[in-house]
Amino acid sequence: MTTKTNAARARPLADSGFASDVLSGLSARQKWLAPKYFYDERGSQLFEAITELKEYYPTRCELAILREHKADIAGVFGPKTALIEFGTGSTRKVRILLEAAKTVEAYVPVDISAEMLRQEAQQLQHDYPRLRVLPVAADFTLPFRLPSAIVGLSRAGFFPGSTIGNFEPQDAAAFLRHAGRMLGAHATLIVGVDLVKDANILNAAYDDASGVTAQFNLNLLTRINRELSANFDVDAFSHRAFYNSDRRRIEMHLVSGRRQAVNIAGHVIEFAAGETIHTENSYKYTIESFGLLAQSAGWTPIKVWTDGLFSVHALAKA
Ligand code: AVI
Repeated sequence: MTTKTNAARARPLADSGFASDVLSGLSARQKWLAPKYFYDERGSQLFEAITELKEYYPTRCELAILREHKADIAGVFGPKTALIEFGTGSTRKVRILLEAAKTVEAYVPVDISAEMLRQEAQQLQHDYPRLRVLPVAADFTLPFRLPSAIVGLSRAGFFPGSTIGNFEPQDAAAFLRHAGRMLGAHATLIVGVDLVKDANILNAAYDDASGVTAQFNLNLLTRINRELSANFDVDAFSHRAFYNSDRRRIEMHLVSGRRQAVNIAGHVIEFAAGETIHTENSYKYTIESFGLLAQSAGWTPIKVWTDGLFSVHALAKA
């Protein structure tokens, strides 16, 4: 879902998906790496730390919107609902909805990380004994099998965190279409979406003063060193993040401080001084532009809640 159209499609050069993705991304004219690879154990911890930063407003804003409007949001679910969360890291956000959503009878968290999913599901089941908690370990961007126990329930999807912003817009539309197919007719979908705003606020959120986002970005090189027997000199790269107002996205890059060659899984990758590896895009939408994207993917926007910085959208199957 995160492949870039301008990336050279090099032949896979090594066995594992990670190795071949890294080698093909770093063989492209604009070197790039997929942001899904940020999230090893250390990367996941650093992301948690990002969500606590004073500059990183999205998590705080979304939690506040969910708390303030939980009853209204829960009001869009039908009677006897199965709530399906796409990419459940933690259950912190869905717990807010569950406090108000009395018609939700089953909760289906879907995540590729089976162990984290199991722990979160177990704790939630303990805290909500009457709810049927039915975890599915799967890549939520691909078709997966929904538990047969939800047959007969109406379906609502939940996709918080503005993760949709990390997809290229055509991939975001493809994901919304896929979610529509998974949820079926008459479904609703609640999506968290970060908004276009003053570039200073955006730049600070992705280049915080304490350097946590820089560590998060650079950790990708440490991961490649560890897992692919590479020899990146991590100190010879620096973090760069900026708002590209033409494309309405934050871009994150790793900048090579000097001309250098790096060995990765037996392949040599050369860097010019100042050359960058493009590691992430985080697209920002207006309420209107997200509504249009949703419509193009077969959804009708029915309600939106916002504090001016972040937005939570309720969509219904068109
Ligand atoms: C996970 N995702 C929504 C975050 C974002 O804001 O795009 C990832 C992130 N990258 C840097 N800071 C946070």
